[in-house]
Amino acid sequence: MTLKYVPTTCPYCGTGCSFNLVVQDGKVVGTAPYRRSPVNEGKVCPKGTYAHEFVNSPDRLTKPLIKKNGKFEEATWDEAYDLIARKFKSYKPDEFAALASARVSNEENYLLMKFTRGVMKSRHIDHCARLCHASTVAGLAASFGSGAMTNSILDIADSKCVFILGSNTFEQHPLIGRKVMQAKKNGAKIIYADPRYTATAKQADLYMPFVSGSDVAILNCMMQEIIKNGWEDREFIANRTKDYEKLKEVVMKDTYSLENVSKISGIPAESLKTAAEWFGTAESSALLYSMGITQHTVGVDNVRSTANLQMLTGNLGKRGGGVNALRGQNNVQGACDMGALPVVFTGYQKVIDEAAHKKFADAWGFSDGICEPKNGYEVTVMMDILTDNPGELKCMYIMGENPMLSDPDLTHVRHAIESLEFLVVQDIFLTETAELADVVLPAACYAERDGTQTSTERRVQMWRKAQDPPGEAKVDWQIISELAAKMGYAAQFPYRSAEEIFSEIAALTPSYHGMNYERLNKPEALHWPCPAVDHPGTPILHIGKFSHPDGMGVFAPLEWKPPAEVPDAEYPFVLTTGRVLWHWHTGTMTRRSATLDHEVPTGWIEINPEDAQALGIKNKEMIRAVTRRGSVDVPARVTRDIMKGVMFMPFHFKECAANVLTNNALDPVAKIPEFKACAVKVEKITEA
Ligand SMILES: Nc1nc2c(c(=O)[nH]1)N[C@H]1C(S)=C(S)[C@@H](COP(=O)(O)OP(=O)(O)OC[C@H]3O[C@@H](n4cnc5c(=O)[nH]c(N)nc54)[C@H](O)[C@@H]3O)O[C@H]1N2
Ligand SMILES: Nc1nc2c(c(=O)[nH]1)N[C@H]1C(S)=C(S)[C@@H](COP(=O)(O)OP(=O)(O)OC[C@H]3O[C@@H](n4cnc5c(=O)[nH]c(N)nc54)[C@H](O)[C@@H]3O)O[C@H]1N2
Ligand code: SF4
Ligand SMILES: [Mo]
Repeated sequence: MTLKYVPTTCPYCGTGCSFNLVVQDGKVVGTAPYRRSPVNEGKVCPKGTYAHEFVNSPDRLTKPLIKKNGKFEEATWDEAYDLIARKFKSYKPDEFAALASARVSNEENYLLMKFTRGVMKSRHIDHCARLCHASTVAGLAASFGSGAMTNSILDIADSKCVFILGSNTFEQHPLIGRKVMQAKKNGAKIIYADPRYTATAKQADLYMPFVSGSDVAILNCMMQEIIKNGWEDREFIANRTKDYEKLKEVVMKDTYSLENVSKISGIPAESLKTAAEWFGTAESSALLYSMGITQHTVGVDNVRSTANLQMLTGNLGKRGGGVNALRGQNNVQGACDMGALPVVFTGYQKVIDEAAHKKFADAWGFSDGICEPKNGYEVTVMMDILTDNPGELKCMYIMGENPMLSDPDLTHVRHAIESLEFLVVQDIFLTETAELADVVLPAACYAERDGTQTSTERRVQMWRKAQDPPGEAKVDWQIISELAAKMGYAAQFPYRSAEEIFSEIAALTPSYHGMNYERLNKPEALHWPCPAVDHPGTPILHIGKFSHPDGMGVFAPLEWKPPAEVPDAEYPFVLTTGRVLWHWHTGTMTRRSATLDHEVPTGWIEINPEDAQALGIKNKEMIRAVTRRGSVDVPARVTRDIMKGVMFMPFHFKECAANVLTNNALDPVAKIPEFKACAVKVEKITEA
């Protein structure tokens, strides 16, 4: 028997913990602590602990599949590549769209971006960041000139006041939760606002339940209190920001008084006052947010409002402060950095910028050119185009995403995907989306590859190969390269290793210039921006100046707007959706991990006891949840943990899929859907 330990990084959340994979006779059989990572110091959450369990699942895809007469048949790689190459070549550039993946490495996202813009010459590439932090990327870039989490994870422990808004940190970023606890032990006050009394709420010194969709009102109200009491940082405002007077004019309105916002949000005025005082007077205050802020038709406004609060109180570019946008998936930061977005190449170099376009066209050397220097479509827009403008998009290549469960309004998504002429899905399991594909390509998982991924704190870390992929599955970068070669572009895709791809990325990306595998192959790795090989990396952004050309931060005067769909007589409750500790998104991996699946085998809808009583609904009763999009039968969980008037569903479970119900209304700038608020009614299921 041979036994070895391979240190690697977690394939789940953006915290970026490290652990060892335990490999027995060439197969991954367990995980063990890896104590040298400063991020998690050997600790992991349950998903990390059991991250080996799905790896050798009998359900793993092991051979390419081609659909013939409505049924999948196993095929050789050559058969699959030949068919795909022939089909892909038959479409005009902009009839093709690709979805990249926050689950795969930087190198692989970069290659799919290069494939889309270089081989297919299409403008359309995006990925699930659209459903997630698109509002952050747009909002923080407008406020600060850079769309990323401003401070580091370790830094949170040094904060004197932590305000968590729209992030259930203890379940969704548990090892960041550990830093919050360290801050608390060091004397920090923890403020938490959420419609649900979550695991995070239990640790808070001040918990404020509120109705989904009132964030800007709450933030404006806190800013009004801070200004009224003179707790703002005048020096910071004067030296480092623009447009303060415009902000002040809006937040000082009566609309945002304690009493009014208490009415809008349901938070007692006294709590709002305390929150403003704690936050405004602490030596350093950190703000943590995630999907509760971003997944709204006002997602960008919400994000900019958090930035306003932090500029007002001078909590940027300093230890223990920051706008800490907790990025979700393990490599969603990296997929954005790699330009798997419809508007940018790597490092946020704009596609419409002539110089950037020329830089990539020259470096890549496609003799027949690359895509036009124009922005492409976002995921959500692609789905709308497919249903509303038939024939414009005809063909898609989806790597490591499962929109048939994760996108809003699944009936709409099914229509969209079914209207494609040709669909290729590259995944590790046969997902709900893969079932609709013409060709399915079997990919290797994280434990079967080398590569880098970039965590929420911009730390670029390694994945290390622990076992061979099952059957004939291949690593994603190899599949993309081989396909490109079949299409006649072997010269542009000559890679023999992930490291060779990374060198190309570093050469083309200013914020990654100074990185290479030798430097990254250390427990602490490197934070971008890292512009030179002797640069130590940048854990805290915006010290001394912001990333805008003039160095200034920009206040945004924002009025509160309600969600696109609000309760009415027919649909009287607010439905909000999200996650639980034990499961990951569409469940492909966690529902195939015996331990995690055993903990939480199916979904539910949370209902406040008063609402349940009025509706005559009992705990665990199967009920029907109905919105204007559709209906789902789901067990009721009657609990005081959710406030009256609001209901919550996790979206992990296909048998009671929350996204049948959600609203496809989009933020006008970020094109992110309003997953966090729509109107719902629930009915008792009466036997026919
Ligand atoms: N266990 C687990 N962890 C995960 C994931 C997972 O699937 N499972 N996914 C990862 C990903 S991709 C992401 S993006 C992150 C997401 O991490 P989070 O954003 O922390 O997770 P969510 O459960 O989507 O939503 C957070 C909270 O927002 C609250 N909320 C609802 N409506 C509103 C509102 O209008 N305003 C505010 N302020 N809050 C509201 C919800 O009640 C919920 O508790 O988690 C990452 N971590
Ligand atoms: N109602 C509701 N819906 C939501 C949200 C919400 O809060 N509420 N949150 C949204 C958010 S924030 C996000 S990020 C999205 C997530 O949406 P998705 O990204 O669509 O969800 P995942 O289940 O993570 O899908 C990732 C896919 O990648 C596959 N995969 C894993 N590893 C690899 C690999 O190495 N190679 C390849 N090729 N494939 C791999 C998995 O099997 C899985 O099918 O969901 C969004 N949907
Ligand atoms: S906190 Fe996130 S990165 Fe860390 S072990 Fe858990 S899922 Fe993995
Ligand atoms: Mo996400």
